[in-house]
Parts: sequence; C-alpha cells; structure tokens
Amino acid sequence: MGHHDAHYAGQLVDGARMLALFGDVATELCILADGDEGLFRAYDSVEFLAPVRAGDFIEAEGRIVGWGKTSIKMEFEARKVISPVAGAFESSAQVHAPIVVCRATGTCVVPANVRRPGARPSPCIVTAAIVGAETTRAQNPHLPLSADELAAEALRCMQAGATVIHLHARDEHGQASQTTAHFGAAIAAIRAATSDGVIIQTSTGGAVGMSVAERAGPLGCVGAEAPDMASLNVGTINFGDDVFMNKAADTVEMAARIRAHGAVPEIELYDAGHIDIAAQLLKDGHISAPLHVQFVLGVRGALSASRRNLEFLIERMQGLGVPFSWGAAGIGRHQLPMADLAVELGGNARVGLEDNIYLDKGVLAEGSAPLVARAVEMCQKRGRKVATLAEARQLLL
Ligand code: KMH
Ligand code: ZN
Repeated sequence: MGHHDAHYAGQLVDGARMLALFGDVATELCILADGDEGLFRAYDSVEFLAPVRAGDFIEAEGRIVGWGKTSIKMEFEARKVISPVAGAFESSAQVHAPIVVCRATGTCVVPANVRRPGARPSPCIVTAAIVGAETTRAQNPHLPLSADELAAEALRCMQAGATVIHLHARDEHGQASQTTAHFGAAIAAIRAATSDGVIIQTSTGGAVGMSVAERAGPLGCVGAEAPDMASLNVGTINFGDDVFMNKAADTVEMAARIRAHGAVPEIELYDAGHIDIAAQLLKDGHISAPLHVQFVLGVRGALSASRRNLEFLIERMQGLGVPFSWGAAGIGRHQLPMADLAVELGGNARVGLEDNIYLDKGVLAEGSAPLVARAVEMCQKRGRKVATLAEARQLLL
C-alpha cells in the first residue's frame, strides 16, 4: 500500500482498496475459468478485520466456490504479510505471520455464450460406503449386514443420488468377510434391487490382519456377480491402534488380480507418500491411466483431513501428468466437511457408515442414504451437477 493509498488519519487505507484487489482476483479467476474477464455482480458479504496502513504489503487470494449457468461464486481473503517497523532506517519493514485484514464472498457473471465448455468441473460422483469392515451395529443400529440389507441400503443410496457403492461384506455373525460367497450374494442382491446398473466397487482392503489371498475374495465373483471396480490399497499405515498392511509385493499382486478380473481399480491414498507409490506402480505398468484415486483423510495414524492437505494431494496428482479423477473420503467428523470440500474443488465425494456414523454432531445417521442426501445438497448449493449413472459409468469404467 503506497502513501497515496492512505486516506484517513494514522496513515489508514480505506477498505475499498481491498475490494479493488478482490476485483482483480475475481477477474483472474474468471479468465482462468472461462477465458473472459467477466463482471463483478454483487458482494454477499464483506468483513474488515484489521487495519491496513500505508507501507503494509497485502496479498489477496480468491477461490471459486460455486458455479451457476452464467455466474461464478467466489470467496476472497486479503492478508497483511509485511509491515513497516521503526528500525534503523525509515524504510525498515518486517515479514510477519499473515494477518487477515478482509474477507468477502461475491458473484461474478460471464455471459453464457462466452463460457468455455469444460470450464466447469465434471459432474460429482457420489460414492456410498455402506458398511465397511469396522463399523458395528452397536455403534449404529442402522448398519446393513446381510445381503438383503445391503441391497436395500444400496437402493436407498442410489435413490438419494449415489452412483457407486463401495462394498464390504459380512458373515452370518456380522463379522467382516472377504469370501467370494458373501460378496457374490451381496452383489447379486444389489443388482436385483437396483436394476439400472449402480457401479459396484468391492473392497480388496478387507479388514486389518487379512492376507492378500483372503482380501482378493471378491475378485472371485464373475458373470452377473462381477464387481465393476475394486479398491486398491497401495501403502501401509497405522490404522487406529492397528496396522493396515499393504506390502509392496502384495499391492503389485492385488493390482494384477484386479487387472486379470477386468475390474477398474480405485486407488486408496491415505498419506502423501502413497502418491509416490502409485506413480511407481504406474511407471512399472501395474496400473494405467486414467487413474481413479480416493483420498482417505483423517484415519488415526495417517494424513489428517484438512483443506491444505487435500489441495496438496490434488496438486501432487496433477504433477504426475496423467489423466485422473479423484474423490475425498473424510473419516468420522471429517466426512461431511471433506465431501463439501471435494464438491467445491471439483472432485467426487464418498460418504457412508463405513467411515462415519453421524449425520450431525451426536445424531446417528439412519443409514448411509441420509449422508448421500447431504452430499447431493452440497452439490446443489455449489452448482455442481450430481453425476447420473450413465455419467458415472462413462467417467469411471
Ligand atoms: N477396512 C480397512 C482396513 C478398502 O476398502 O479398500 C480397509 C478398507 C479399505 O476399508
Ligand atoms: Zn472399504
């Protein structure tokens, strides 16, 4: 901020100067999105949070948080990062921790006829992880266990907007089972209940402690019971008090089994280093592009669920230089915030009782379908189209 920006006593800069910066940020975002400068239509909110004075250095940042037919919703933040100090010289200044001076949200418009096709993110694929291996009926009585219960829940989730079912199976005692028989029964029941082709992604992660051969059980399902996709876990992590083992050789073996089966792998990434493992698998030909990755964030023992981490992971994936789709699965209380972030950042969202049993703080979700409905609401709020089955099939299979 130059001295010509000072407008009030004490070298104070007027707030409109921050809005001028946001105007430039908005213009850049419109150009990046649509190749057009766009027009600022309205601010929904503006907060001035700290004084700005001549001599301060301000950095302004914005991000697109919603898409309409002609509108783009944005959020802005301006931060003071350098301030003058009384020092040895008149020009002494110091770099300091960023101080947020202004926040705003607003809407820009770009005429429909100049919008760049493909500027909007692709439709959001909502995955329902309806049972998992760890969640118990004692934790949530709405957990589906039998093949028929899994089928009924898959149907409810599909009706709520899910297009992928991430599937685990349980035995007659409700214990995690990776047998071909249990998966075959569940897949048959789901296919019968959801006649129009929900994508079934079987787990090859199973439960901690299972061998690769045991975990590969679902890949024994063939014909009408064959899964469309299968999860592929590429790295070992601490998993709460347990260790979820995925030795390099076991991962290669599982990737080969998935390929031989003809299922499309979804690569489960729980930590940043798992991207490096995926890159090596790709280089060695064990997996091929387009990659479909799921960032599973917030497992106790692996990478935590935060915007910063998710943005870093996306950036790392982009750095691989191959086409990919990504989704985010937040664990526990992080599930819905991560789904919302994924919707905002152009990814896919995974929700369901496998990862989280609550709809709201202290309120148990009555199955996974209400969580799917929440993810769909997030898409609506942010102007993201929810993928239809045909779209999800085209994007994933
Ligand atoms: N149950 C976890 C240990 C997957 O489905 O691929 C592993 C898991 C991952 O659920
Ligand atoms: Zn799973």
